[in-house]
Amino acid sequence: MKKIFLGALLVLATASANAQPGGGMFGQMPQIEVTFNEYVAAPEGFDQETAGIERGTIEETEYQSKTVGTTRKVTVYLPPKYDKSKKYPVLYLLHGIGGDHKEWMQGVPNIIMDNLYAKGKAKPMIIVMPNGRALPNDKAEGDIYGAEKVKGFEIFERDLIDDLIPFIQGKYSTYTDQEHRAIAGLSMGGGQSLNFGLGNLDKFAYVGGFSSAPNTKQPEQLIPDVAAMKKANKLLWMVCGSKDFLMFNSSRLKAFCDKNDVPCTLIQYPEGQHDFVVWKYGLYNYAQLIF
Ligand code: FER
Repeated sequence: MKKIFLGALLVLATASANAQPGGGMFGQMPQIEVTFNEYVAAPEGFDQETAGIERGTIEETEYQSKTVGTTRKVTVYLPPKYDKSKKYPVLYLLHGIGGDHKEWMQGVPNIIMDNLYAKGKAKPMIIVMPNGRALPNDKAEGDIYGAEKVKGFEIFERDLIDDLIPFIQGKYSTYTDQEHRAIAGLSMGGGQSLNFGLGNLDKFAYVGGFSSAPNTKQPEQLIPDVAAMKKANKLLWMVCGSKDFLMFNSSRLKAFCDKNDVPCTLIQYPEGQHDFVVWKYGLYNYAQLIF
């Protein structure tokens, strides 16, 4: 366990926040102490293709969104030996501000999961990687940090719950209860996962945030009812790089959870930046803890 004094990061965080939209909230950063959970490195080769093991499959499909009024693309990873006569839990895995339904492929989730399955380290699950910018033009083009594009990440809560989840449950052989549904994401997708996962405790039992962005709501908004949270949520797991200016979003929630006796993990990735080194590590660990 390592302790850092968040106040020491204030100057750094404020400097970065001033340059970016939505960063003003850094200014009110309280001087709080946060305790990180232990960092254990992922084993060598966890993200490298292994010869001779069973492989899952990646496919791209489309669903009708009543929320957006368009047909939307989504990437799906089916585990090795996916069998329609069985039922699978589902992980919704969300991308960042510059990404779309293909961004997570940079983090080779299929290779990470195939390796975990070869070692018996994860439960067979379906991983759904949607486009989290719920707008008629959902491409990461133009002013991606602008209010209009960022709004799409908020609207996505309805697209996810009302359109995508029912579609996935209709097309694939899945469980449909809260205990068999997880959500996690990187950066903007991390903020979405915390907002939507904790905001819909009846829908998601497992919640993960990797390098979560300033779209992350305040802890008091995320967890207005500590007792309800403790009862329904089975995992709140976060990671963020020690060199990432966005650490504050995760630290603030971790400090709130510790103060209120809510189980919560936050790992500080040593020398970690805002990149797929941290996000692959996040998926590798989070995937072993769910279902
Ligand atoms: C911000 C800084 C970073 C912000 C969003 C991000 C909406 C997202 C980064 C990412 O998804 O990689 O001020 O405001």
